[in-house]
Amino acid sequence: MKASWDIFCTVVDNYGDIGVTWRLARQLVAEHQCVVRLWVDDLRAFEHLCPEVDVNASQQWQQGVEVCHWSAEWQSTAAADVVIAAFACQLPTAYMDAMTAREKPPLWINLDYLSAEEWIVGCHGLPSVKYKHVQKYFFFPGFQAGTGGLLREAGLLERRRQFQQDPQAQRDFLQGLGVAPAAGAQLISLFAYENAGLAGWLDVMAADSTPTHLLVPEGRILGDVARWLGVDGLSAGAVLVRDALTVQVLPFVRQDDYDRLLWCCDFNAVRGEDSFVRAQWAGRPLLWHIYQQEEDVHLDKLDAFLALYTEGLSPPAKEALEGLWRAWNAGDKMPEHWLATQKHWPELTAHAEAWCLEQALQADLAVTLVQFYRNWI
Ligand code: TRH
Repeated sequence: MKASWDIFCTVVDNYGDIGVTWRLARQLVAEHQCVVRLWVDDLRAFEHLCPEVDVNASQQWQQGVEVCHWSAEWQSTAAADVVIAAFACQLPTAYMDAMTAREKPPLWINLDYLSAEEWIVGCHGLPSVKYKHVQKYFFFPGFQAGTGGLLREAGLLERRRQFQQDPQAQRDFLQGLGVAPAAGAQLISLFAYENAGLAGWLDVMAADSTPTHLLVPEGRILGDVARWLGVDGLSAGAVLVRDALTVQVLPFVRQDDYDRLLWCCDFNAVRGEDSFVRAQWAGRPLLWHIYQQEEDVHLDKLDAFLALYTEGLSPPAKEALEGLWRAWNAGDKMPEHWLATQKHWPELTAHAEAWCLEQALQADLAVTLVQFYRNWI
């Protein structure tokens, strides 16, 4: 019999929580024949990633996943074989009681945030708290052996490679978004939180001898972009030119199209968790705007990732890349660091592909979860 999975997602803010759980839910259905219910408390956030979602439905099917609205008033339901609480979200007490009522208790997993920090290797898979007799386990996605790995759908890199080798497919895709970059322009996507360093970066791109076409999906950075352009506001469809820089605002597209956008670009600025991973699968150099946390603990995560990612780079390329990432996350000194990075472009480009292939040698997160369940039975 197929195993049933319940995935619980509270949308704290932005799109990462639902982005990760929706991706995982689809993959468990498509590749592991699991029966999956995805419990989401905010269907409007979900609608951005999956426009077919009916935001008023308490239950609906999307791509083989049973999507359930997790409303404040919990309707009693039987617990699944595997229960995933994403990002330490608190399950309804009535549901936890349903877990205890099962003849065989479910496998209860806390799916944690992604981190490259060393300590997660030691904690991955360990028992966490108990609710009555039901044991919860830590599950850490990660970049190193001994972690839960990264979300990566079967055949993803093959699809990406085919697309990147097909200029017509890329032109068609971009055209569908209304994008027609000038010949020779470097294409950059920009998905980030508000960032005081943006103006300096845009200044230096505008002053460059090489044209840049910057694609900005609608979102939190648009205010900074508008300020730099000297306009009141920006929305999808806007195209503005300042010297060598063309800025184009894109609509927020479905997840699969966002992948294609990343695959088209020479360089991708991404943020949070899921877009950060997708940019790595694009095999192109990237810039990460990490999600800020209290007491700057995010800076340790940034350093941990940089330490792993820059292994194998020449010392000057490593220094340039680290300088750029730190400048972006400090919101300062982008011009000098962007120019320094340009000198190492071929090396950084080759490295991005090599990193992607190395990461793809690890089992993906859906596989490690399914294996964890099989070993646990
Ligand atoms: O949106 P994010 O910043 O999300 C989060 C949340 O803030 C969360 O609370 C925090 O814990 C986490 O980051 C680390 O960034 P992220 O993770 O990249 O999620 C964005 C999702 O949106 C991702 O699945 C990609 C998707 N996306 C599209 O589907 N279409 C688009 O056009 C764009 C720009 C993104």
